[in-house]
Amino acid sequence: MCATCGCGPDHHHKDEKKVLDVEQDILQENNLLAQRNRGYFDGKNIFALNLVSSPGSGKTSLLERTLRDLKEELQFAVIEGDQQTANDADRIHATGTKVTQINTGKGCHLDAHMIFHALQGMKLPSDSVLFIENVGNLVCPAMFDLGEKDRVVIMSVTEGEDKPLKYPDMFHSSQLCIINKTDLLPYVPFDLEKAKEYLLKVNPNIEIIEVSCTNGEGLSVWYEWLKSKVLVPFE
Ligand SMILES: Nc1nc2c(ncn2[C@@H]2O[C@H](COP(=O)(O)OP(=O)(O)OP(=O)(O)O)[C@@H](O)[C@H]2O)c(=O)[nH]1
Ligand SMILES: [Mg+2]
Repeated sequence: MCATCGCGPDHHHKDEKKVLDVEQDILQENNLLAQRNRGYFDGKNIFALNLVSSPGSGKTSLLERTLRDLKEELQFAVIEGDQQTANDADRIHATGTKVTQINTGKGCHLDAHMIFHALQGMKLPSDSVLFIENVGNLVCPAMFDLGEKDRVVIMSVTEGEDKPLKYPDMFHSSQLCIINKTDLLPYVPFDLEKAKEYLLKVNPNIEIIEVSCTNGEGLSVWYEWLKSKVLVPFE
């Protein structure tokens, strides 16, 4: 069920006023817990990133590359969110990184409470990086602050350049957009310039990095972004 985003059975509730109240309560409670998570991250100087995208854009692929390529330089942990399976956690585990899988069942997003709970079992080291891979979904996760420092939205060139305009909340609430699968640009009608124009229209402050997790193109730019963020001391 997901009363908040309106994509579950509760969406058909007869009393609209009541639904709105429930939604506000859920989001308010989520925001409070997110602040608690954020305090924990700040206290331990953990740089937490919330990775969001539609299913299959390459969140796990980006993590696999990043964890392998930067493991000598930074200390990482991962929380994986999926409706079902531990497939992604298995892929992360294979890189030698500490990982916790959260299965949301019918839920379509991670929330701050799930992260709070996962953190209790993880014993994260100070001065580390925590990647939270959200459920593949460009809509619902936009509403749920997890306590992350930055939100990173991944968009792949097979999805069409109009996604920022169609799903503005997700792109508006992200600090960085990674455009993935650039190795496929010769084969798909994806207009990179238009994609960037739409991204900036929805969010003039968003940073944009183009990569291919398959051939490695552009990954060094993402790595520099990540390292620059981690090395900057928190205020
Ligand atoms: N050609 C190409 N394929 C890619 C690239 N990155 C990922 N893929 C492929 O895209 C598919 C989905 O990648 P994942 O990393 O599983 O995507 P995801 O966003 O984690 O998917 P969910 O967790 O299910 O939402 C896989 O078959 C990857 O091999 C890329 O840069 N180029
Ligand atoms: Mg994944």
